[in-house]
Amino acid sequence: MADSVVITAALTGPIATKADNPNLPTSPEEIAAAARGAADAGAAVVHVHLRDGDGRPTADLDVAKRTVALIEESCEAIVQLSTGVGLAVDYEDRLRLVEARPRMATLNVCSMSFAGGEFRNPPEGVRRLATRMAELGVVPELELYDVGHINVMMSLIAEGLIEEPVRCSLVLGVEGGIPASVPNLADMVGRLPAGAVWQVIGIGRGNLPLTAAGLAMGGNARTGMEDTLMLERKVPAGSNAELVGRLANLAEILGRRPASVVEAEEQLRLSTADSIG
Ligand code: KMH
Ligand code: ZN
Repeated sequence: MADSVVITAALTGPIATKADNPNLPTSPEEIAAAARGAADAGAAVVHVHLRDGDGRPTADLDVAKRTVALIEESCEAIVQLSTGVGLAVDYEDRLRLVEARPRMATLNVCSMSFAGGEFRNPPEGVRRLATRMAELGVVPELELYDVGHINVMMSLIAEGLIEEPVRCSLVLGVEGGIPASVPNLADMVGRLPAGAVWQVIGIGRGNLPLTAAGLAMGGNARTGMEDTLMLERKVPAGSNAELVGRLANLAEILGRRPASVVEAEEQLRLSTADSIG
């Protein structure tokens, strides 16, 4: 197990609003400031969703380019743009986001029911997105919400659309995906190909326990206001940096320390040539 842990800060997500937590960053400037705070607290990767002027999820390419540029000016953290964007956003618009050329972007491999909505990731579109990411040198992080998604990832590898080692998120606790439990996490980890670089995304109440279990198993970890708005019961998070600081403390208690950006580049096999900003 690597003694350093790559911490990803998921700064905003598509669902929460400032009414849920006024500290949620939504404008490009707020997102860049949150990225810097998270990086200072120990995050090596920032996972980024975009919002329009009304605070709704958007796949607007100009907003994406501006946000990526502002983050890259404000800190060294590796920018990972979400192509999940939000359930109401058209797949073709989501796909175009990689033209903003972040160093990494998410690749959601399966359509599914998602917390009462429909999350469209059609097989042919997923293959087009993987192909375009490879052309642009944008490194994919595969989002796996259930055991069967791992089989689809294996098909994408076999088709030559995804390079190994795969970088992936094991997402537990989405309504429509695998429930958040330690046996389910262990099952998913056991099915990953050798050399896979993985992190846990624990949604809702399972967030902290599942994150701790993933750390104990040698995985990387993610936190941030996309995944939880609360620092603890009845205590809203004051910032993404606060959540990252808590995760860094937890990792240290478990004998792991936050990876620097350089260490994260090594673990995730991001060559500096991937820095195409
Ligand atoms: N929202 C999480 C359940 C993405 O943005 O592409 C998974 C996620 C995926 O962050
Ligand atoms: Zn996301």
